[in-house]
Amino acid sequence: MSTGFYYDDTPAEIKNAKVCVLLCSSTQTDEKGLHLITTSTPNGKKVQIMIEELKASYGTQYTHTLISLPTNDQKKDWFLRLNPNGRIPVLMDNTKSPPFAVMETSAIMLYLLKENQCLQWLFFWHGSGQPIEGQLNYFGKLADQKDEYAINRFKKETLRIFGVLEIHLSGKYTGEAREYLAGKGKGTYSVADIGSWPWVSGYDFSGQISEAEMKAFPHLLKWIDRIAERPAVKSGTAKS
Ligand SMILES: N[C@@H](CCC(=O)N[C@@H](CS)C(=O)NCC(=O)O)C(=O)O
Repeated sequence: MSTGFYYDDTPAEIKNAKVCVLLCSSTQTDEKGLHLITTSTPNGKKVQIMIEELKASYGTQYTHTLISLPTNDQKKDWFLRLNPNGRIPVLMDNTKSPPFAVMETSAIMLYLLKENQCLQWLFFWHGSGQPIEGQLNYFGKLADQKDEYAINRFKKETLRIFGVLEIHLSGKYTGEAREYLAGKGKGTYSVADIGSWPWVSGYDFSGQISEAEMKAFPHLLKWIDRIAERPAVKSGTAKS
């Protein structure tokens, strides 16, 4: 059950994180603060190191929760509400109302320097979407030899990534469907959409993903059509 932004089973230390925020020099206060949900993997360590460097240099205060990947804490509803990609790390900014969740290591690192929701979706596509769909295009269409194992692997992962965008755009965990990837409420057209759209809208290039399979992503399909209608997208894609 949801109790506002967090669920009943969201760990208490995540919901109630109370520390000083950026540039605060004392230790514990009653102010809501930053909370890192992590595990000490390479991606977890990227952000753990970054926030410790900021702590050492600027007095940034934060608390953290280590979750268990083997028991799939990162696939539970309370976690997916914070990061529909189901992967660590996630940075919670409890100074915001409602609290603000940042996913994707590079976006978290930049958020720590400057808040910007569109960066996480730009990086999500850059880091998780295009490398995978690019491999599907190669193995599915361009390679001389057909490797069914590779095709299946990259197709399955491409569809999983489309599912992450579908969760985000559908508002499954927020109750409000979105028109664009970043920004408050329904979102605002941004570089996150521009960075993702050419790849997502070209889902059929590999010849491996059918229109029938894409019906599982109705909000993503509407997003594709919505952006396709923009004059700059039309003129920008007519150059061939
Ligand atoms: N592109 C993501 C990758 C995050 C990622 O792959 N995290 C791994 C740990 S290094 C994870 O949570 N794996 C668990 C899973 O996939 O269920 C980022 O940079 O944040």
